[in-house]
Amino acid sequence: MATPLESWVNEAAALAKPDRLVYCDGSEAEYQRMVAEMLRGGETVQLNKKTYPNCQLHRSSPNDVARTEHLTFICSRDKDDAGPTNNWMDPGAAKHKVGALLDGAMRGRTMYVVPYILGPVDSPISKVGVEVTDSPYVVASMRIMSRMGKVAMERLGASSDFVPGLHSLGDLDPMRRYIVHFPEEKLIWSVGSGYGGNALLGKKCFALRIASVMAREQSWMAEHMLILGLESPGGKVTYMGAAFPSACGKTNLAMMVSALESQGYRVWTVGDDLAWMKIGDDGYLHAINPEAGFFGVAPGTGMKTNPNVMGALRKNTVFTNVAMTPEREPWWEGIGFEPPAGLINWKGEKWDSSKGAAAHPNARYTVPAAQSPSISPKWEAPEGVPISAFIFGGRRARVAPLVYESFDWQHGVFVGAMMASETTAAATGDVGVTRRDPMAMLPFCGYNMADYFGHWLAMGKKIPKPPKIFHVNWFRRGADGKFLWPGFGENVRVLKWILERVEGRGAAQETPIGYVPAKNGLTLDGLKISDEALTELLRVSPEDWELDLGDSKQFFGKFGERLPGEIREEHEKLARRFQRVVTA
Ligand code: OXD
Ligand code: MN
Repeated sequence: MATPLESWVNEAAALAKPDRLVYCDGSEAEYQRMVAEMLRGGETVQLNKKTYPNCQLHRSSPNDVARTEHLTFICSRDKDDAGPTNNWMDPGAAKHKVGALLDGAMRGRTMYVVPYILGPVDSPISKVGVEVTDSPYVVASMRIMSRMGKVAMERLGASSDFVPGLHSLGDLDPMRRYIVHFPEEKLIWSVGSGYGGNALLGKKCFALRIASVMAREQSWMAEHMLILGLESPGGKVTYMGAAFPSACGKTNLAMMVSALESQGYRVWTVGDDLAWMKIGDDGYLHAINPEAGFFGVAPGTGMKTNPNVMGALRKNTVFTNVAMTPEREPWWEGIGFEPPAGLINWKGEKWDSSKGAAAHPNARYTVPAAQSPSISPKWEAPEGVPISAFIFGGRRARVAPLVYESFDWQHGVFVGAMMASETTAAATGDVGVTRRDPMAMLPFCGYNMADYFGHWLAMGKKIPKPPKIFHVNWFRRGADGKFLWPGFGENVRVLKWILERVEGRGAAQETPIGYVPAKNGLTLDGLKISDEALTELLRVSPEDWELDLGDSKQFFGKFGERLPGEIREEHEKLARRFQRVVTA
């Protein structure tokens, strides 16, 4: 008798009608077959075998380079369950419309069946997914990004406990591109894109959109968060989860080389993008990284900004839409050296500076996490790591100070719900516009975000030892438009203050938005920063916050009656605290 997995695969094959069906085992030999298939396809080239062994450069279709949020849908039975911040389609209508595009989409192609585990193989927090796809690039990427093949088959056995995902490149026409999620059925369909966030269905589609729904049903959390461990002198490691919108430096923070290493502060990477968290027997929220690799933004990454990842990228890495030197080595803006003569741009054309950026601004690397020198010894611990602090953040030229601590859990949830950031190239759309992005989950929450805030509030009551909640902003600018804070490895100074606050130490001053470091609260030795810059970095400007209160009020207004009263209450309390300051 067919297992539930086989039954579903047969159904998917009956729809997409591939010529061949291959069940992937996740072996190295199979990976090499996928690479050979990619090279044959012509969109992928082999990089320098001596200096970048087992590395490839994949060039995607120029109209398929980022997540397409306007083509991403949550197909809940009731439109209100998707909420005002998600695109919604009726599940029946979606099956009909997208089903027509998937019908026969794999004719002449191979359907690869990719069983995968999100999370460490033997963790009770991990879950199984199965993606069928006609893209060898997706298969190869899934092997880097998840525990894939035989291990997943063994974990699944004859169980029906898996999230199915059907993916086809279709004809890559953006007019026939859809990424649809069925939260009640826990099913994903994606057609018309080969881009990571749209096509590696384990990542945003399952690990966030579908998993966020499961997490709410089952009292756990699926978040768009990096996980890091901060080691302090004496060797104790304190774990933190941090949520920043796409391309705001989560990978760099998670893999940071600490500027305070000589003082005994070191950062260990558990994950760079996603966190699944359950309450452990010790009362802490325990986090696992559901992924096994990093799918990071290449431009801006170099030896100064992220030496750990630069070391990791020298082997077994798939690069997407970067430029290539005549030595067949990858190159991108911000890599740290000038573009050599004879550079080929991400489209495969001879490049000169009149042609704009040589690498696409959302060019990526896909690299096994274990290759990072900063990888935490606990990164595959089945029980996960206990989280002591949550950090929210965004790209704000003004408004948010370098760091502040919320008053309590409810206020912290409000701080997360208030999050906003200036947009980047990780999704299609205008770059540099401020958009509200609660908990960095706006594009990734599989249900109504008002209910999501409610879930956060409810979790706060269930976690015996809840993390303290902070907000950071590395991107504040001075009157001259320049960044006030050096960022990167120096960010450990902020993490150190957060650690001290977790431990009940750390000098702070109370402000209307929360606790901001006292002038002497941050460890600044060895750092050149003027007193004025520091004052500006920590300043809470009532005028800026007034504007932000207005903007967020409008945003929260979208949710109508469904918005939890606690969020409204925190908004009013914040406004009142500012009034008191202004009239004092
Ligand atoms: C990502 C994103 O790729 O958030 O991680 O866009
Ligand atoms: Mn992300």
